[in-house]
Amino acid sequence: MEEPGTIYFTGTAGAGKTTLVMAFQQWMKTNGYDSISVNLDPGSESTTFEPDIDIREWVRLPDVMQEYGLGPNGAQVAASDLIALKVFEVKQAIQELKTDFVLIDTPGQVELFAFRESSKAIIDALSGDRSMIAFLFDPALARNARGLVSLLMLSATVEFRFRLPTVNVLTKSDILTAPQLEEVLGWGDEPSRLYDAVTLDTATPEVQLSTELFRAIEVMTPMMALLPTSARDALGLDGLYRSALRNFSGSEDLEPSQQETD
Ligand SMILES: Nc1nc2c(ncn2[C@@H]2O[C@H](COP(=O)(O)OP(=O)(O)OP(=O)(O)O)[C@@H](O)[C@H]2O)c(=O)[nH]1
Ligand SMILES: [Mg+2]
Repeated sequence: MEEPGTIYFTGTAGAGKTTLVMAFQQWMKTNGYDSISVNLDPGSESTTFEPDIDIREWVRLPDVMQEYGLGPNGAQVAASDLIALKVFEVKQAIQELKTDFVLIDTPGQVELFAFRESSKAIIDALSGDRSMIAFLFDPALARNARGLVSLLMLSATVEFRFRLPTVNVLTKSDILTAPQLEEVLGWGDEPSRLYDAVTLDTATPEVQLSTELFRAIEVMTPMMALLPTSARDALGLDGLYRSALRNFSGSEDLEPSQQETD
């Protein structure tokens, strides 16, 4: 059996990771694709997300806080190392479920995921050849040109750290007005528009810094385009699926056995 395609959902706290994993898994089910969800957040307090595999079976944030006398952030750091020690058990649990797609929800604190060596070890252990990162852009930040540049920088950093193909996903697109959505997507499609928006203000040192950051991103990220989604309205999930297929196989063709649509 071909190894499953793995998608890591990451992004800033509250960007919509957990909700998108749930909505995407539901979309896959409706469209006849087999997937499992994995929660890698030991501090998850979601009452609605019922992952098929849950890291909290092995490592729970409240236990780590108590056992090591740590606050929530210190405990997340310690938990990340503890998870790395359990990663082969997680991998085995994934393999036992024999699926086509593995959707992985990651901790809310993106810096923990992006900047801990243990995360690198976890990703290396769980990722086969068919893996990608969905980096989630919260419209609360992305709707502002400088906020978008900052997120592109973060996304490029995550891609650089993990060396996995990375797709930039604009979440919660339903909360933007049509003109706002058009503007943000236009910035992603045409870097010159984003450049103009960033430099529109007077040339304060702050703006110059954004401009330099922007140039760095332009070099680092050949594809800045954002994929708009809404978990609330189940929009853009087919685009996410196609983008995953492109990354996994270099082709956008749907496999013949999976042509059912809703
Ligand atoms: N309008 C709207 N709200 C959304 C959507 N997706 C998520 N949200 C809301 O955004 C908030 C954060 O969503 P989560 O899925 O918990 O985000 P997260 O990135 O998993 O958050 P942490 O794990 O706590 O960092 C919640 O209040 C969700 O209901 C969406 O598509 N549309
Ligand atoms: Mg979450």
